Amino acid sequence: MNPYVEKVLNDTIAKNGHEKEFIQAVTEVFESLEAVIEAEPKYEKHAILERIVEPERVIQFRVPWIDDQGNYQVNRGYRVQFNSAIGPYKGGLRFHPSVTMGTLKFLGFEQTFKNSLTTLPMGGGKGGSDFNPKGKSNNEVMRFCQSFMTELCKHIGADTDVPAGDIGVGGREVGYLFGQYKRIRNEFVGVLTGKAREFGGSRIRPEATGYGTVYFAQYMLEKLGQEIKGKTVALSGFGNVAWGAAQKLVQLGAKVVAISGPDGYIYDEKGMTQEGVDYMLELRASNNDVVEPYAAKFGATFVKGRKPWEVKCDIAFPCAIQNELNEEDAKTLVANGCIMVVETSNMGCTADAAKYLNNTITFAPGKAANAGGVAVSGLEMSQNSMRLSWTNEEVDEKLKAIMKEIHDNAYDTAEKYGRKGDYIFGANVAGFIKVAEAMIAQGHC
Ligand code: 2IT
Repeated sequence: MNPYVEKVLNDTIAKNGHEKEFIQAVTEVFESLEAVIEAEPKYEKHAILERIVEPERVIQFRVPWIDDQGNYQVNRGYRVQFNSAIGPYKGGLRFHPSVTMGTLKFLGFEQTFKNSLTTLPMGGGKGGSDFNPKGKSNNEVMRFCQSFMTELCKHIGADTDVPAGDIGVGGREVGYLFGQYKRIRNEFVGVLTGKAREFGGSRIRPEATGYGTVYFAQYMLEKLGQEIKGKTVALSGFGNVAWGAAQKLVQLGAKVVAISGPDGYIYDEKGMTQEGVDYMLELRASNNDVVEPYAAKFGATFVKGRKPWEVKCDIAFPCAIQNELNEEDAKTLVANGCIMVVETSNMGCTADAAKYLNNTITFAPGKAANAGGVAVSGLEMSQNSMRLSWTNEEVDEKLKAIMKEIHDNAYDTAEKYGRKGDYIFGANVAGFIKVAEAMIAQGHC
């Protein structure tokens, strides 16, 4: 490894070794950056790597709330303001029991490069809590969100840091968070994205991550002289992202044969229909978090407690959570004839799986393929600043154009460095260069 890259990586491990996911994300990016660091000595001279792995600011706070039985509960809240070189901090909030500072540092780090790729002026940030929304009543979720925002509102702002949703944070939570911000700060501003349409939310935002990842797959397929129509697809995940992807795939004539939930996966040989896509929403709204009932309703098979990567498919879209697809899964997919894995969850593949897939078939890293979500968040910020709103068609057109730019930028960058078809390399390097140039231009800060 290049000695400068190796030194900063080792220092990062020495300081943050307990944050496994953060180290995994940094290692992957640094492996891609060697070539550009060697070609451009200015990055070392300006200590870009030392600075880019250190969040500009991390905030950790207590979130006390009272449950429906009248008992005190306490959770931990966080906001990681990672990098503001190219715009205000931007990135989602995750409410999930697995959330730690290390999780949010990995997500904030990834977000910095992803946001850079979107072409829009957004820095990187991420936040959340170890609060588990599962099984909580509506009132409990509201009280939690109000308490969370009572502290968070001191640190964010429409031109400072603009959170949105992520796992466990959807339209309902964003609504409660927005209401509390407005109440305390007495400002009606675009401080959060993913809002409902009635108070400034963008059209297509709920679908954007899912639509975007399918558009990205289309651009990759184009390079291979193929099309999405008729492709057999396996999806994981039970949230907004999987739903948006399923919806777009069905519209475009792909055959979605597997979807999954926390309880297992559904194998539907006939392929999903629009009714199936709509039913995904119903299942989620039921708050049971199970996919099993889908099988009986649509004459499909339910496979309990397993991941969908064992079904035969042309394309796989992991849309659930980090490290959900491991090397063994990757090998099974390839052995079954899979030609493409489109990572849609953030760092959805383990390091080994991502490497293997990238070297064997066509692989899209999450920070490129899933950037449609935050891109439409950026478009929501624009609409809020202009105090107007665009139509479905206008937003969808812009989303498509952005996904094309991200694809071409990653593809062309890889080709320029002699790594044609290596989207991990292309996305990391292209995302990095813009942030690094902005950091140099702004001096030692
Ligand atoms: O991972 C992500 O890009 C998101 N959760 C969306 C972030 C955003 O600010 O819309």
